[in-house]
Amino acid sequence: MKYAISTLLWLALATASVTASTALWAGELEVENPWVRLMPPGVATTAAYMKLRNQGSKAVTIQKVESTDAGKVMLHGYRNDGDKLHMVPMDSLTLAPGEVVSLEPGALHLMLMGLTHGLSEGQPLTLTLYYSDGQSQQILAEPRAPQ
Ligand SMILES: [Cu+2]
Repeated sequence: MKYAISTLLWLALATASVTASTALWAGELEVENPWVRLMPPGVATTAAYMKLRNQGSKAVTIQKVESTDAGKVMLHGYRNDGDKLHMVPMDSLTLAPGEVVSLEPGALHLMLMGLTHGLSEGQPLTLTLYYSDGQSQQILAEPRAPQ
């Protein structure tokens, strides 16, 4: 019986340490104020914005973003061609240690295409960020009108 208890304790501790290290890692990329642009009913495309801060000592690369609320999520930047601004898809986004990157209207953003439902305030969308080291992080982005 003593053996069984200590085995259980060991399992509990092992599980706890795995959880803790995952949380620690996810904490290295701090996501502040994630939100999506509220769109009129029937519009199936929107954009998500947030502030990213790499708190860790290693570079962090976001390789892919998915959402259960949209068919496709793309990372978009802008390129200035003379007098016209073009949205350009980006393969990935890398933040150096300590780097802060703002995804905001008119700049870097996540494009959400094929929304599976209408957007309303108080019903956040789920976004999953996938990193180049195989880790991922889920965030909730609140629909709201741009200020
Ligand atoms: Cu876009």
